[in-house]
Amino acid sequence: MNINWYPGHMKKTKDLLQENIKLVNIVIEVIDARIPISSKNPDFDKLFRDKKRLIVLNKYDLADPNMNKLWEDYYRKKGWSVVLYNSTNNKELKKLEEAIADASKEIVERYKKRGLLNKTIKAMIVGIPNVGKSTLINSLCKRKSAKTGNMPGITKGKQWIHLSGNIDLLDTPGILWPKFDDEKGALNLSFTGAIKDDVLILEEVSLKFVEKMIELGRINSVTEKYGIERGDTALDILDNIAEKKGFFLPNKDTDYLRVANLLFNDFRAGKLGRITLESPDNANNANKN
Ligand SMILES: Nc1nc2c(ncn2[C@@H]2O[C@H](COP(=O)(O)OP(=O)(O)OP(=O)(O)O)[C@@H](O)[C@H]2O)c(=O)[nH]1
Ligand SMILES: [Mg+2]
Repeated sequence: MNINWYPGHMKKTKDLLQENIKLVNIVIEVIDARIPISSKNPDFDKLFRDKKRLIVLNKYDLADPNMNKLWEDYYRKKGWSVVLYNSTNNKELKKLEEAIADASKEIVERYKKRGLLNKTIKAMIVGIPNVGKSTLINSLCKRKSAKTGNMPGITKGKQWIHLSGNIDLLDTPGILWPKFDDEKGALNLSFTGAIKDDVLILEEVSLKFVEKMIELGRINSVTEKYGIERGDTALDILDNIAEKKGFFLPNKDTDYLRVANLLFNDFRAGKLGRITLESPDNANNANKN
């Protein structure tokens, strides 16, 4: 499958990111809890080598609870600050603010030793498209100042926002495109909506999605949701959904695009249940190679 989706403005964004890094002392890296490997650009590790970092496993409300724990442990064991977060739920705000304050502790101590008692901590949000950066900034600001939307790449502009405590947040999130070595990563990004649907052949991707659900042992989530038989193959699942829903073209061919849209809308909204596509075992294996 050929995915051609690298936008021309990415170099400009990386340059801007590199400039903005100089202005902050803590970096809040947002990743998607359903795909912690594919939604993390390894370039960030190089770019932010010298900065304190907080990993936000965002959209954890859509991810498998057991896997969330494993991922949280995975980062803790690496000695990183980490928090599971749902940007769409304002009740969780305190948890994030505490995590930022906790991650800033060492910096505050260092300032204190130098007699700088009220110096503000400067923070910046970074992440690949669609992980929820704008939604998270909005939730921190408690007001709708940053645009949000389900399409990757809609954020532009720049200013500081004062948060509770002594923390200033850069209004502009740093965006980097995801990097992946194999089709698996690209597909996981497609399933979650991090790669724009219009550059994909959605019918093919939906077949891969069904195969992935079978591989994860979660195909029941699909069959139960649509009240269909499992059949023998991944294609049977798509056919059975079409049959059940009456998704046919005027010439009576199966409307696989409509099936794909239904599947992805439901998966991305969590209507197939809480599903995590990547486990820390995969990350460990990737590191060994
Ligand atoms: N369920 C759930 N949905 C979320 C969460 N955070 C963000 N979303 C949704 O994910 C979609 C993308 O969120 P954005 O905040 O626009 O993502 P972004 O990282 O700013 O994306 P770009 O601006 O394209 O880089 C939106 O539909 C949000 O409502 C979360 O924690 N849980
Ligand atoms: Mg945004």
